[in-house]
Amino acid sequence: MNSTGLVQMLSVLAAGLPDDDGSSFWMPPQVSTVAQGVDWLFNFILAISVFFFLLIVVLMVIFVLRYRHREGESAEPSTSHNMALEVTWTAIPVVIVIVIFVFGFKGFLDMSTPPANAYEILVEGQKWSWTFTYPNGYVDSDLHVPVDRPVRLVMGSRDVIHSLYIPAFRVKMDVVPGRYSKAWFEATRPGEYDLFCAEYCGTSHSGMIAHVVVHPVGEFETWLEKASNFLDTMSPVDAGRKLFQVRGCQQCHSVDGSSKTGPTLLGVWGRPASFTDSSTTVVDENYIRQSILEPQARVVAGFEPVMPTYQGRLSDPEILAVIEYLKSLDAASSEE
Ligand code: HEC
Ligand SMILES: [Cu+2]
Repeated sequence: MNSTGLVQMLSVLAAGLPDDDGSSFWMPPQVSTVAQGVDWLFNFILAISVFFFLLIVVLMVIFVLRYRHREGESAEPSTSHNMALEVTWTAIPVVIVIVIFVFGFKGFLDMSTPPANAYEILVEGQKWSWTFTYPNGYVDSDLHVPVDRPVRLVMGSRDVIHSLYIPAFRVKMDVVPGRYSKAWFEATRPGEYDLFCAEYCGTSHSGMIAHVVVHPVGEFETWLEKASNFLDTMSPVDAGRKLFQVRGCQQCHSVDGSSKTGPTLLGVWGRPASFTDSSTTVVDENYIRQSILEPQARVVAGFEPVMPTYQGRLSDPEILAVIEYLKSLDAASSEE
C-alpha cells in the first residue's frame, strides 16, 4: 500500500517475510479491511525504532572506544554547539512523529466509525465465556460473520472488564460492565480464526476463547437459519448439550466428575444436594430449574455463590432441554 522503497524493505526485514495472506513470523494472517494499514504502521514504527536503536547504540559504542580516557591525556572542554546538527536532529523526528500521528489518527477514525449498513451482532462477556446474539435472537458461543460485509459489534459485560480481541482482524476493544462499547470490521477471507479475551479477568481468563467463522458469500444466512432452529431439529438431549456449551455452563461445570468453579454435573440427576444452610434436597427438575433461574436461592455446600442467573436469558423450552441433557449425564455411562 503506502509503503515504498526503504521503509518497505526495513519493515519486511523487521517483520519476517510476510506470506500471501499477510501472515508472517510475528503476525497472524490479515483478514480484515483494516489489517494491512495497522500492520503497515506497526512495521513502520518498528523499523524506525530498530533503525534509531542501532544508530544510537553503534555510535555510542564507537564514541566510547574512540574517545575513552587514555594515560597522559587530559580532557578538553567542548567549545560551542553545532546549529546545523541540532536543527537536523530536531526536524527529522518531528517529521517522523507527524507521519505516525497522521496515519494513526486516520486509522483510528476508520476503526471507530462503522459504515451505516453494518450488520449488528450483540456481544456479551462474562466470566469466562463470550456469547454472540444475532439479529433474530439466536445466541452462539462463536462469532459467525459473512465475508465482505461490515459487521458492527455492540458489546457489554455482565461482571468485570473483558476485552474482545481478534488478532486476524487486528481488532481489539475493551468490554466494560455498565456501558456499551463498539467495534466493527469487514472480514475479507472465509475461514476460521481465533478470538481471545485480552484483559485479565480471573481464574479462567485464558480459557475465555472463541472462534470467528467467516462464511463464504451467501452461506451465512443459511447457517444462521439452520443454527437458529436447533430446538426443533435436535433431540432435547443434544439441544441441551449445545446450550450447556454455548451459554457458558461448561466454563464452571465439568461433566467428567472434576470440580471446577461449580460442582460437576456428572451424575447430578437424582443425587442428594446439601446446601450451605445445611438443608438438603434430591436433584430433580424443579431444583435444576431453580439452580438456573435463582442460583443464589440455595447454594451448594463447599462452593461460592458465583453462578449468574439465567433469568430472561434461557427460555422455558431451553431450560427443559438443559434438564434433559443433565439427566443424560449418568455417572455410569461414559459421556464425554
Ligand atoms: C460462573 C460459574 C457458573 C456458571 C457460568 C454456571 N454455574 Fe451452575 N453453579 C455454579 C456454582 C459455583 C454452583 C454451586 C453454588 C450454587 O449452588 O450456587 C452452581 C450450581 C449449579 C447447579 C446445582 C448443582 C448441584 O450439585 O446441586 C446446577 C444444576 C447448575 N449450577 C447448572 C448450571 C447450568 C445449567 C448453567 C448454564 C446455563 C450453569 N450452571 C452456569 C457456577 C456456575
Ligand atoms: Cu475476560
